[in-house]
Amino acid sequence: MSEPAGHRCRICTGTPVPVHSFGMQPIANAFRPAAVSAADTYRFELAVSVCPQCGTVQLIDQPDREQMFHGEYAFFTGTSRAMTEHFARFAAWVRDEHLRGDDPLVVEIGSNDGTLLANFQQWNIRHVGVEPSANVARAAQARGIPTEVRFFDADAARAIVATHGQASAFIAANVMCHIPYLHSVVEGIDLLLGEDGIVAFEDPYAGDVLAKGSYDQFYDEHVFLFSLHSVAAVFARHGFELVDVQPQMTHGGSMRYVLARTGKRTPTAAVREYLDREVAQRITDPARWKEFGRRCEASKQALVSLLRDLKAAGKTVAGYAATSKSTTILNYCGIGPDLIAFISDTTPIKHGTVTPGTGIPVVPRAAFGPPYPDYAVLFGWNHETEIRAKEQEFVAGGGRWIRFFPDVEIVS
Ligand code: DWN
Ligand code: SAH
Ligand code: ZN
Repeated sequence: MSEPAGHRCRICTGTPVPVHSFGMQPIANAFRPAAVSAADTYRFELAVSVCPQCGTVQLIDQPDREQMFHGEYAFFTGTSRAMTEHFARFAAWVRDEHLRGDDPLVVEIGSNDGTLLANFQQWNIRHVGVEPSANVARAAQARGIPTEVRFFDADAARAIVATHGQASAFIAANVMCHIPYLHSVVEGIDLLLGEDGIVAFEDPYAGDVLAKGSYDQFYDEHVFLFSLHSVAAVFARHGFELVDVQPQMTHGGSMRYVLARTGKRTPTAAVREYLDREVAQRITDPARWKEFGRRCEASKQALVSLLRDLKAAGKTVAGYAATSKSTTILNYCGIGPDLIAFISDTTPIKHGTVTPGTGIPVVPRAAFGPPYPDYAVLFGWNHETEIRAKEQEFVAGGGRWIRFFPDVEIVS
Protein backbone atom coordinates (compact mmCIF):
# COMPACT_ATOMS: atom_id res chain seq x y z
CA MET A 1 0.00 0.00 0.00
CA SER A 2 1.44 3.37 -0.92
CA GLU A 3 1.33 6.16 1.57
CA PRO A 4 -0.71 9.21 0.55
CA ALA A 5 1.41 12.34 0.52
CA GLY A 6 1.05 14.54 3.54
CA HIS A 7 -0.64 12.16 5.97
CA ARG A 8 0.35 13.75 9.25
CA CYS A 9 -0.47 12.36 12.65
CA ARG A 10 -3.54 14.16 14.00
CA ILE A 11 -2.05 14.12 17.50
CA CYS A 12 1.66 14.84 17.08
CA THR A 13 3.97 15.76 14.21
CA GLY A 14 4.87 12.18 13.26
CA THR A 15 4.28 10.52 9.90
CA PRO A 16 2.03 7.49 10.44
CA VAL A 17 2.90 4.18 8.83
CA PRO A 18 0.09 2.52 6.79
CA VAL A 19 -0.63 -0.92 8.28
CA HIS A 20 -3.79 -2.29 6.66
CA SER A 21 -6.49 -1.37 4.15
CA PHE A 22 -10.10 -2.58 4.31
CA GLY A 23 -10.64 -1.37 0.75
CA MET A 24 -13.20 1.06 -0.58
CA GLN A 25 -16.02 1.51 1.93
CA PRO A 26 -19.24 3.54 2.04
CA ILE A 27 -20.45 5.69 4.96
CA ALA A 28 -21.06 3.06 7.66
CA ASN A 29 -24.39 4.44 8.81
CA ALA A 30 -25.77 5.28 5.35
CA PHE A 31 -28.79 2.99 5.67
CA ARG A 32 -30.98 4.11 2.75
CA PRO A 33 -33.81 2.64 0.64
CA ALA A 34 -32.50 0.27 -2.05
CA ALA A 35 -33.00 2.69 -4.98
CA VAL A 36 -31.27 5.59 -3.21
CA SER A 37 -28.49 3.34 -1.96
CA ALA A 38 -27.76 1.93 -5.42
CA ALA A 39 -27.46 5.46 -6.82
CA ASP A 40 -25.34 6.66 -3.90
CA THR A 41 -21.83 5.66 -4.85
CA TYR A 42 -19.77 7.61 -2.32
CA ARG A 43 -16.84 5.52 -1.12
CA PHE A 44 -13.49 6.19 0.46
CA GLU A 45 -10.54 3.94 1.25
CA LEU A 46 -10.75 2.65 4.80
CA ALA A 47 -7.08 2.33 5.62
CA VAL A 48 -5.37 2.30 9.00
CA SER A 49 -2.02 3.76 10.01
CA VAL A 50 0.00 3.90 13.20
CA CYS A 51 2.11 6.87 14.24
CA PRO A 52 5.62 5.70 15.13
CA GLN A 53 6.09 8.78 17.32
CA CYS A 54 3.01 8.89 19.60
CA GLY A 55 1.70 5.39 18.83
CA THR A 56 -1.77 6.50 17.78
CA VAL A 57 -3.79 4.12 15.59
CA GLN A 58 -5.83 6.19 13.14
CA LEU A 59 -7.50 6.23 9.73
CA ILE A 60 -5.51 7.64 6.86
CA ASP A 61 -8.61 9.30 5.37
CA GLN A 62 -11.94 10.15 6.94
CA PRO A 63 -14.99 11.51 5.05
CA ASP A 64 -16.21 15.04 5.91
CA ARG A 65 -18.08 15.20 9.19
CA GLU A 66 -21.31 16.43 7.56
CA GLN A 67 -21.44 13.24 5.49
CA MET A 68 -21.55 11.17 8.67
CA PHE A 69 -23.41 13.32 11.22
CA HIS A 70 -26.57 15.02 10.01
CA GLY A 71 -30.33 15.12 10.40
CA GLU A 72 -30.81 11.46 9.45
CA TYR A 73 -28.22 9.85 11.70
CA ALA A 74 -29.19 6.19 12.07
CA PHE A 75 -27.81 5.27 15.51
CA PHE A 76 -29.84 5.86 18.67
CA THR A 77 -28.17 5.00 21.99
CA GLY A 78 -31.48 3.98 23.53
CA THR A 79 -31.74 0.89 21.28
CA SER A 80 -29.76 -1.14 23.81
CA ARG A 81 -31.17 -1.74 27.23
CA ALA A 82 -27.80 -2.90 28.55
CA MET A 83 -26.17 0.32 27.33
CA THR A 84 -28.91 2.38 28.98
CA GLU A 85 -28.14 0.59 32.24
CA HIS A 86 -24.41 1.04 31.71
CA PHE A 87 -24.90 4.79 31.26
CA ALA A 88 -26.99 4.98 34.44
CA ARG A 89 -23.99 3.51 36.31
CA PHE A 90 -21.59 5.88 34.52
CA ALA A 91 -23.74 8.86 35.57
CA ALA A 92 -24.01 7.68 39.19
CA TRP A 93 -20.23 7.27 39.36
CA VAL A 94 -19.71 10.84 38.03
CA ARG A 95 -22.22 12.18 40.56
CA ASP A 96 -20.83 10.28 43.54
CA GLU A 97 -17.11 10.57 42.86
CA HIS A 98 -16.64 13.82 41.01
CA LEU A 99 -19.35 16.42 41.47
CA ARG A 100 -18.40 19.00 44.03
CA GLY A 101 -19.75 22.42 44.90
CA ASP A 102 -23.28 23.77 45.14
CA ASP A 103 -24.61 23.74 41.63
CA PRO A 104 -22.30 21.69 39.40
CA LEU A 105 -22.67 21.59 35.63
CA VAL A 106 -22.13 18.42 33.59
CA VAL A 107 -21.38 18.74 29.87
CA GLU A 108 -21.63 15.75 27.58
CA ILE A 109 -20.62 15.71 23.92
CA GLY A 110 -22.03 13.19 21.47
CA SER A 111 -25.04 13.12 23.76
CA ASN A 112 -27.20 11.56 21.02
CA ASP A 113 -30.77 10.86 22.24
CA GLY A 114 -29.98 11.93 25.80
CA THR A 115 -29.74 8.45 27.33
CA LEU A 116 -26.78 9.34 29.60
CA LEU A 117 -27.85 12.90 30.49
CA ALA A 118 -31.37 11.72 31.40
CA ASN A 119 -29.87 10.49 34.66
CA PHE A 120 -28.66 13.97 35.65
CA GLN A 121 -32.03 15.38 34.61
CA GLN A 122 -33.68 12.96 37.02
CA TRP A 123 -31.35 14.07 39.85
CA ASN A 124 -31.84 17.79 39.09
CA ILE A 125 -28.15 18.23 38.33
CA ARG A 126 -27.46 20.91 35.72
CA HIS A 127 -26.49 19.42 32.38
CA VAL A 128 -25.97 20.35 28.73
CA GLY A 129 -25.53 18.08 25.74
CA VAL A 130 -23.69 18.86 22.51
CA GLU A 131 -24.93 16.83 19.57
CA PRO A 132 -24.58 17.77 15.87
CA SER A 133 -26.90 15.10 14.43
CA ALA A 134 -30.18 17.03 14.48
CA ASN A 135 -32.60 14.10 14.54
CA VAL A 136 -31.07 12.38 17.56
CA ALA A 137 -30.56 15.77 19.25
CA ARG A 138 -34.29 16.45 18.79
CA ALA A 139 -35.09 13.17 20.53
CA ALA A 140 -33.09 14.43 23.55
CA GLN A 141 -34.71 17.87 23.45
CA ALA A 142 -38.15 16.25 23.27
CA ARG A 143 -37.49 14.68 26.66
CA GLY A 144 -36.41 18.03 28.09
CA ILE A 145 -32.63 17.64 27.88
CA PRO A 146 -30.90 20.91 26.93
CA THR A 147 -28.91 20.10 23.79
CA GLU A 148 -26.77 22.34 21.59
CA VAL A 149 -27.10 21.11 18.02
CA ARG A 150 -23.51 21.58 16.86
CA PHE A 151 -20.10 19.95 16.66
CA PHE A 152 -18.06 20.40 19.81
CA ASP A 153 -14.74 22.23 19.45
CA ALA A 154 -13.05 25.24 21.10
CA ASP A 155 -15.65 27.69 19.70
CA ALA A 156 -18.54 25.60 21.00
CA ALA A 157 -16.85 25.53 24.42
CA ARG A 158 -16.64 29.34 24.47
CA ALA A 159 -20.35 29.57 23.69
CA ILE A 160 -21.26 27.13 26.45
CA VAL A 161 -19.13 28.96 29.04
CA ALA A 162 -20.78 32.25 28.04
CA THR A 163 -24.26 30.82 28.61
CA HIS A 164 -23.84 28.29 31.40
CA GLY A 165 -20.50 29.05 33.08
CA GLN A 166 -17.76 26.52 33.69
CA ALA A 167 -18.33 22.80 34.12
CA SER A 168 -17.39 20.40 36.91
CA ALA A 169 -17.41 17.39 34.65
CA PHE A 170 -16.86 16.90 30.93
CA ILE A 171 -18.12 13.49 29.89
CA ALA A 172 -18.37 11.55 26.65
CA ALA A 173 -18.89 8.04 25.35
CA ASN A 174 -17.98 6.76 21.92
CA VAL A 175 -17.41 10.16 20.43
CA MET A 176 -13.89 11.39 21.26
CA CYS A 177 -12.55 8.72 18.89
CA HIS A 178 -14.79 10.18 16.15
CA ILE A 179 -13.24 13.66 16.08
CA PRO A 180 -10.15 14.31 13.92
CA TYR A 181 -9.61 17.86 15.28
CA LEU A 182 -8.95 16.54 18.75
CA HIS A 183 -6.65 19.40 19.75
CA SER A 184 -9.49 21.88 19.29
CA VAL A 185 -11.67 19.60 21.43
CA VAL A 186 -9.14 19.48 24.26
CA GLU A 187 -8.57 23.23 23.96
CA GLY A 188 -12.35 23.52 24.42
CA ILE A 189 -12.23 21.25 27.45
CA ASP A 190 -9.51 23.47 28.93
CA LEU A 191 -11.75 26.55 28.49
CA LEU A 192 -14.83 24.81 29.75
CA LEU A 193 -13.61 22.98 32.79
CA GLY A 194 -13.22 24.54 36.23
CA GLU A 195 -9.83 24.27 37.96
CA ASP A 196 -10.83 21.13 39.81
CA GLY A 197 -12.92 19.65 37.05
CA ILE A 198 -12.80 16.13 35.74
CA VAL A 199 -12.81 14.68 32.23
CA ALA A 200 -14.20 11.16 31.85
CA PHE A 201 -14.77 9.49 28.53
CA GLU A 202 -15.07 5.98 27.12
CA ASP A 203 -14.12 4.60 23.74
CA PRO A 204 -13.40 1.20 22.20
CA TYR A 205 -9.96 0.17 23.42
CA ALA A 206 -7.07 -0.67 21.09
CA GLY A 207 -5.92 -3.38 23.52
CA ASP A 208 -9.18 -5.32 23.09
CA VAL A 209 -9.29 -4.86 19.32
CA LEU A 210 -5.74 -6.15 19.03
CA ALA A 211 -6.37 -9.11 21.33
CA LYS A 212 -9.68 -10.16 19.72
CA GLY A 213 -8.95 -9.21 16.13
CA SER A 214 -12.19 -7.20 16.16
CA TYR A 215 -11.48 -5.16 13.08
CA ASP A 216 -15.08 -3.97 12.73
CA GLN A 217 -14.24 -1.11 15.12
CA PHE A 218 -12.65 0.47 12.05
CA TYR A 219 -15.18 2.44 10.00
CA ASP A 220 -15.51 6.04 8.82
CA GLU A 221 -16.71 7.51 12.14
CA HIS A 222 -13.90 5.96 14.18
CA VAL A 223 -10.94 8.06 13.06
CA PHE A 224 -8.95 6.98 16.15
CA LEU A 225 -8.57 3.73 18.03
CA PHE A 226 -7.25 4.93 21.37
CA SER A 227 -4.80 3.50 23.85
CA LEU A 228 -3.59 5.14 27.07
CA HIS A 229 -0.47 6.14 25.18
CA SER A 230 -2.37 8.22 22.61
CA VAL A 231 -4.85 9.75 25.08
CA ALA A 232 -2.01 10.80 27.39
CA ALA A 233 -0.14 12.30 24.41
CA VAL A 234 -2.98 14.51 23.21
CA PHE A 235 -4.03 15.76 26.65
CA ALA A 236 -0.46 16.41 27.85
CA ARG A 237 -0.17 19.20 25.31
CA HIS A 238 -3.03 21.02 27.04
CA GLY A 239 -1.96 20.54 30.67
CA PHE A 240 -4.00 17.45 31.54
CA GLU A 241 -2.92 14.01 32.73
CA LEU A 242 -4.52 10.61 33.12
CA VAL A 243 -5.54 10.09 36.73
CA ASP A 244 -7.42 6.80 36.32
CA VAL A 245 -8.44 4.23 33.73
CA GLN A 246 -11.23 1.68 34.04
CA PRO A 247 -11.75 -1.08 31.50
CA GLN A 248 -15.37 -1.62 30.40
CA MET A 249 -17.13 -4.59 28.80
CA THR A 250 -19.17 -2.35 26.48
CA HIS A 251 -18.69 -2.28 22.70
CA GLY A 252 -16.58 -5.39 22.82
CA GLY A 253 -14.03 -3.89 25.21
CA SER A 254 -13.74 -0.20 25.98
CA MET A 255 -11.65 1.98 28.25
CA ARG A 256 -12.87 4.78 30.48
CA TYR A 257 -10.21 7.49 30.66
CA VAL A 258 -10.28 9.90 33.59
CA LEU A 259 -8.19 13.06 33.34
CA ALA A 260 -7.61 16.17 35.41
CA ARG A 261 -5.36 19.20 35.22
CA THR A 262 -1.79 18.07 35.77
CA GLY A 263 -0.90 17.82 39.46
CA LYS A 264 -4.46 18.17 40.74
CA ARG A 265 -5.03 14.48 41.58
CA THR A 266 -2.86 11.50 42.31
CA PRO A 267 -2.97 9.00 39.45
CA THR A 268 -4.15 5.52 40.44
CA ALA A 269 -1.96 2.45 40.06
CA ALA A 270 -4.14 1.36 37.14
CA VAL A 271 -2.66 4.06 34.92
CA ARG A 272 0.88 2.72 35.29
CA GLU A 273 -0.34 -0.87 35.06
CA TYR A 274 -2.14 -0.36 31.72
CA LEU A 275 0.68 1.71 30.26
CA ASP A 276 3.04 -1.18 31.03
CA ARG A 277 0.62 -3.71 29.56
CA GLU A 278 0.41 -1.69 26.38
CA VAL A 279 4.17 -1.78 26.04
CA ALA A 280 4.16 -5.57 26.51
CA GLN A 281 1.35 -5.87 23.95
CA ARG A 282 3.30 -3.65 21.47
CA ILE A 283 0.18 -1.55 21.06
CA THR A 284 2.07 1.37 19.50
CA ASP A 285 4.17 -0.74 17.12
CA PRO A 286 3.22 -0.52 13.41
CA ALA A 287 4.67 -4.01 12.83
CA ARG A 288 2.26 -5.44 15.41
CA TRP A 289 -0.68 -3.86 13.57
CA LYS A 290 0.55 -5.27 10.27
CA GLU A 291 0.30 -8.72 11.89
CA PHE A 292 -3.22 -7.73 12.92
CA GLY A 293 -3.94 -6.92 9.26
CA ARG A 294 -2.92 -10.45 8.24
CA ARG A 295 -5.27 -11.84 10.87
CA CYS A 296 -8.08 -9.74 9.35
CA GLU A 297 -7.43 -11.32 5.95
CA ALA A 298 -7.62 -14.82 7.46
CA SER A 299 -10.82 -13.94 9.31
CA LYS A 300 -12.38 -12.70 6.06
CA GLN A 301 -11.53 -15.97 4.25
CA ALA A 302 -13.00 -18.02 7.09
CA LEU A 303 -16.27 -16.09 7.24
CA VAL A 304 -16.84 -16.08 3.48
CA SER A 305 -16.10 -19.79 3.12
CA LEU A 306 -18.43 -20.67 6.01
CA LEU A 307 -21.26 -18.64 4.46
CA ARG A 308 -20.65 -20.22 1.04
CA ASP A 309 -20.71 -23.71 2.56
CA LEU A 310 -24.00 -23.01 4.33
CA LYS A 311 -25.51 -21.70 1.12
CA ALA A 312 -24.33 -24.78 -0.79
CA ALA A 313 -25.95 -26.93 1.91
CA GLY A 314 -29.24 -25.10 1.35
CA LYS A 315 -29.33 -23.42 4.77
CA THR A 316 -31.03 -20.09 5.44
CA VAL A 317 -28.81 -17.38 6.92
CA ALA A 318 -29.87 -14.01 8.34
CA GLY A 319 -27.96 -11.24 10.09
CA TYR A 320 -28.77 -9.91 13.56
CA ALA A 321 -28.40 -6.14 14.23
CA ALA A 322 -27.52 -3.75 11.40
CA THR A 323 -24.64 -2.14 13.22
CA SER A 324 -22.23 0.45 11.84
CA LYS A 325 -19.55 -2.18 12.38
CA SER A 326 -21.32 -4.59 10.04
CA THR A 327 -20.66 -2.21 7.14
CA THR A 328 -16.93 -2.84 7.45
CA ILE A 329 -17.37 -6.62 7.66
CA LEU A 330 -19.81 -6.86 4.74
CA ASN A 331 -17.87 -4.60 2.37
CA TYR A 332 -14.45 -5.99 3.28
CA CYS A 333 -15.66 -9.58 2.87
CA GLY A 334 -17.87 -8.85 -0.14
CA ILE A 335 -20.98 -10.31 1.49
CA GLY A 336 -24.33 -9.37 -0.06
CA PRO A 337 -27.93 -10.66 -0.18
CA ASP A 338 -26.77 -13.85 -1.92
CA LEU A 339 -25.12 -14.99 1.33
CA ILE A 340 -27.20 -13.18 3.99
CA ALA A 341 -30.89 -12.83 3.09
CA PHE A 342 -31.73 -9.96 5.47
CA ILE A 343 -30.61 -8.32 8.72
CA SER A 344 -33.03 -7.84 11.59
CA ASP A 345 -32.72 -4.59 13.57
CA THR A 346 -34.85 -2.80 16.16
CA THR A 347 -34.17 0.78 14.97
CA PRO A 348 -37.24 2.20 13.13
CA ILE A 349 -35.16 4.56 10.91
CA LYS A 350 -33.26 1.55 9.50
CA HIS A 351 -36.36 -0.39 8.46
CA GLY A 352 -36.99 -0.51 4.70
CA THR A 353 -33.37 0.32 3.99
CA VAL A 354 -30.46 -1.80 2.77
CA THR A 355 -26.96 -2.17 4.17
CA PRO A 356 -24.56 0.49 2.77
CA GLY A 357 -22.62 -0.75 -0.23
CA THR A 358 -23.86 -4.34 -0.01
CA GLY A 359 -27.64 -4.08 -0.43
CA ILE A 360 -28.87 -6.50 2.22
CA PRO A 361 -32.44 -5.58 3.31
CA VAL A 362 -32.79 -4.36 6.91
CA VAL A 363 -36.04 -5.55 8.45
CA PRO A 364 -37.85 -5.21 11.80
CA ARG A 365 -37.26 -7.83 14.49
CA ALA A 366 -40.61 -9.52 13.73
CA ALA A 367 -39.20 -10.73 10.40
CA PHE A 368 -36.47 -12.69 12.22
CA GLY A 369 -39.01 -15.25 13.39
CA PRO A 370 -40.76 -17.43 14.08
CA PRO A 371 -40.23 -19.04 11.68
CA TYR A 372 -36.51 -18.57 12.26
CA PRO A 373 -33.61 -18.88 9.83
CA ASP A 374 -31.19 -21.79 10.32
CA TYR A 375 -28.29 -19.46 11.14
CA ALA A 376 -27.88 -15.85 12.24
CA VAL A 377 -24.68 -13.85 11.93
CA LEU A 378 -24.34 -11.88 15.15
CA PHE A 379 -23.34 -8.42 13.90
CA GLY A 380 -24.32 -6.98 17.29
CA TRP A 381 -21.73 -9.22 18.98
CA ASN A 382 -20.99 -6.52 21.54
CA HIS A 383 -24.60 -6.94 22.74
CA GLU A 384 -24.39 -10.73 22.85
CA THR A 385 -25.62 -11.13 26.44
CA GLU A 386 -28.62 -8.88 25.86
CA ILE A 387 -29.48 -10.47 22.52
CA ARG A 388 -29.10 -14.08 23.68
CA ALA A 389 -31.41 -13.42 26.62
CA LYS A 390 -34.07 -12.20 24.17
CA GLU A 391 -33.58 -14.87 21.53
CA GLN A 392 -33.64 -18.14 23.46
CA GLU A 393 -36.48 -19.46 21.31
CA PHE A 394 -34.31 -19.19 18.18
CA VAL A 395 -31.67 -21.46 19.72
CA ALA A 396 -34.22 -23.79 21.35
CA GLY A 397 -35.69 -24.41 17.89
CA GLY A 398 -32.30 -25.42 16.50
CA GLY A 399 -31.11 -22.00 15.30
CA ARG A 400 -27.38 -21.33 15.52
CA TRP A 401 -25.39 -18.13 15.91
CA ILE A 402 -22.38 -17.31 13.79
CA ARG A 403 -19.73 -15.35 15.62
CA PHE A 404 -16.63 -13.97 13.95
CA PHE A 405 -14.43 -12.72 16.84
CA PRO A 406 -12.00 -13.84 18.13
CA ASP A 407 -12.55 -16.66 15.58
CA VAL A 408 -15.23 -17.46 13.04
CA GLU A 409 -17.40 -20.12 14.67
CA ILE A 410 -20.90 -21.54 14.93
CA VAL A 411 -22.32 -21.48 18.46
CA SER A 412 -25.64 -22.51 19.93
O1 DWN B 1 -19.49 4.47 18.31
C1 DWN B 1 -20.63 4.31 17.95
C2 DWN B 1 -21.50 3.41 18.74
C3 DWN B 1 -21.74 3.92 20.11
O2 DWN B 1 -22.75 3.23 18.16
C4 DWN B 1 -21.21 4.99 16.78
N1 DWN B 1 -20.16 5.42 15.92
C5 DWN B 1 -22.24 4.22 16.03
C6 DWN B 1 -22.82 3.05 16.78
O3 DWN B 1 -22.13 1.87 16.42
P1 DWN B 1 -22.92 0.51 16.10
O4 DWN B 1 -23.99 0.80 15.14
O5 DWN B 1 -21.93 -0.52 15.73
O6 DWN B 1 -23.53 0.28 17.55
P2 DWN B 1 -24.19 -0.95 18.25
O7 DWN B 1 -24.66 -0.48 19.56
O8 DWN B 1 -23.33 -2.14 18.25
O9 DWN B 1 -25.42 -1.29 17.29
C7 DWN B 1 -26.67 -1.31 17.71
C8 DWN B 1 -27.58 -1.76 16.57
O10 DWN B 1 -28.06 -3.05 16.89
C9 DWN B 1 -28.75 -0.83 16.46
O11 DWN B 1 -29.07 -0.63 15.10
C10 DWN B 1 -29.85 -1.61 17.18
C11 DWN B 1 -29.46 -3.04 16.93
N2 DWN B 1 -29.92 -3.95 17.98
C12 DWN B 1 -30.91 -4.87 17.68
O12 DWN B 1 -31.38 -4.94 16.54
N3 DWN B 1 -31.33 -5.71 18.67
C13 DWN B 1 -29.36 -3.88 19.23
C14 DWN B 1 -29.79 -4.70 20.23
C15 DWN B 1 -29.22 -4.63 21.62
C16 DWN B 1 -30.84 -5.65 19.94
O13 DWN B 1 -31.27 -6.43 20.80
N1 SAH C 1 -22.62 8.83 23.21
C1 SAH C 1 -23.57 7.99 22.53
C2 SAH C 1 -23.56 8.20 20.99
C3 SAH C 1 -22.32 7.70 20.30
S1 SAH C 1 -22.47 7.82 18.52
C4 SAH C 1 -23.32 6.53 22.86
O1 SAH C 1 -22.27 6.18 23.36
O2 SAH C 1 -24.19 5.72 22.55
C5 SAH C 1 -21.45 9.25 18.24
C6 SAH C 1 -22.23 10.54 18.42
O3 SAH C 1 -21.32 11.64 18.43
C7 SAH C 1 -23.23 10.81 17.31
O4 SAH C 1 -24.50 11.07 17.89
C8 SAH C 1 -22.65 12.02 16.59
O5 SAH C 1 -23.61 12.85 16.00
C9 SAH C 1 -21.87 12.71 17.68
N2 SAH C 1 -20.74 13.57 17.25
C10 SAH C 1 -19.92 13.43 16.20
N3 SAH C 1 -18.99 14.41 16.15
C11 SAH C 1 -19.22 15.21 17.22
C12 SAH C 1 -18.62 16.40 17.72
N4 SAH C 1 -17.58 17.00 17.12
N5 SAH C 1 -19.13 16.94 18.85
C13 SAH C 1 -20.18 16.37 19.48
N6 SAH C 1 -20.78 15.25 19.06
C14 SAH C 1 -20.32 14.67 17.93
ZN1 ZN D 1 1.57 10.85 16.45
